[in-house]
Amino acid sequence: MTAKTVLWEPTLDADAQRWRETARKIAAEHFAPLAEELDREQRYPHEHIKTFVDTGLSGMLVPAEHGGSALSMTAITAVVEEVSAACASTGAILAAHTLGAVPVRLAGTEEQKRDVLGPLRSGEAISFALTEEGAGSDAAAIKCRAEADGDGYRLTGEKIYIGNGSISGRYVVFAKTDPDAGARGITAFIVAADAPGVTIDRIEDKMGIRGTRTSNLKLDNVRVEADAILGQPNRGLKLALQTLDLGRVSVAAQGLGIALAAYRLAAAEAVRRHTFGKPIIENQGIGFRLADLAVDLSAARMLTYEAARAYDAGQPVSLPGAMAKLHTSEVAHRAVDLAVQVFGGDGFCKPCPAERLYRDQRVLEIYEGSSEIQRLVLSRAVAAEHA
Ligand code: COS
Repeated sequence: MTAKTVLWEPTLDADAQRWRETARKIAAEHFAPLAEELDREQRYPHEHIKTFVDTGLSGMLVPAEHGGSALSMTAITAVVEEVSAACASTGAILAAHTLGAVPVRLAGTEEQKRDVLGPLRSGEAISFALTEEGAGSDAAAIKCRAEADGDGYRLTGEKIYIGNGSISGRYVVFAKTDPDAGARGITAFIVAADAPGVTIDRIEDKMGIRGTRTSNLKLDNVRVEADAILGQPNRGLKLALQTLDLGRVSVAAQGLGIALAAYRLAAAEAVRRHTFGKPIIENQGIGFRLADLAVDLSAARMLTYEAARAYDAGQPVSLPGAMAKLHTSEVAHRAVDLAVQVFGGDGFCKPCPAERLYRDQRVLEIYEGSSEIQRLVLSRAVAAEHA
């Protein structure tokens, strides 16, 4: 812990530090000033994508040989934290870019990587399309079918809650190729947004992160060639779960940003606002909650940067990622709740940023594996270790 800050600060290498500075600068200049407007108008910020392209952040996950910036997961964590602290919607848009690209990075052929990852650098997004009605937490229960058709396949079904849906140029779609084989009968396909039979007819009206676009994805007998298969046939669920392992670190980074923004707002207001002749932070009911939050947030940062470090070191990220996401999203919950409480009546009304953060935080405990799923993953690991 440095002398200057109460919160624990990660020690970053020069590269990650440089990316963090870049993210901090563009977040202050471009993202924070529009955060309230994006929320109010539920508007997707196309202009921010241009900023991502100009700075190289659109290619943060793209390997250098495909023209990308190839950031470490540690640097991505720092960037997503900074961007989310300024505007939770913009942080989520950046993280969703990561989620769709991860399965291609993990399992794509050289040609698929060139085709899909290259355009990411120039701002095209690729979305991850797994969830269906009745198959969110129970990912193996999806019903979307991919039936063999000559050299290729025909896909039929409907995906929901697609991050960056209707914005992305391509989707990684998970579909059943062997319906009787359960978890071992799912295959991942790369599907172009403009393929005949692909439609989007629902954009969600969300409680929070309202600047993001979340849609359904209907597939009506969509023909894809065999080279659209990503990774091994019938091993798509494994690929989806490996992708989510990493996606959860990004969600934890979003949580750090939201928690940090709420902590800073709450602390400044608790020092500024006086009741009964003294700043409200001097009342233990408020001051001690801020102290607990400083501890919680420091611990959340340690868990998240440790998960990112594990990934960068080639170590398994499933359990550290689950811990980071679970803890950070719940710390963010406590942080936004405290911020609203400290602002009192103002905190309950728009356009107080605490009110927006309160709504933006909630999805962290739901998407990319709910808190219950993280506890399931962790409790199974505890049981296995002690069997
Ligand atoms: N990475 C790679 N493979 C994994 C994995 C992981 N993190 N977790 C499980 N697997 C593998 C298992 O090894 C098993 O493989 P085999 O068939 O070779 O044995 C297969 O996946 C199925 O695993 P399991 O039997 O544990 O699956 P379950 O259906 O019991 O459930 C959970 C697994 C609940 C952990 C999984 O469905 C999950 O994470 N669900 C949440 C999905 C989610 O996050 N949805 C949000 C979508 S994005 S908004």
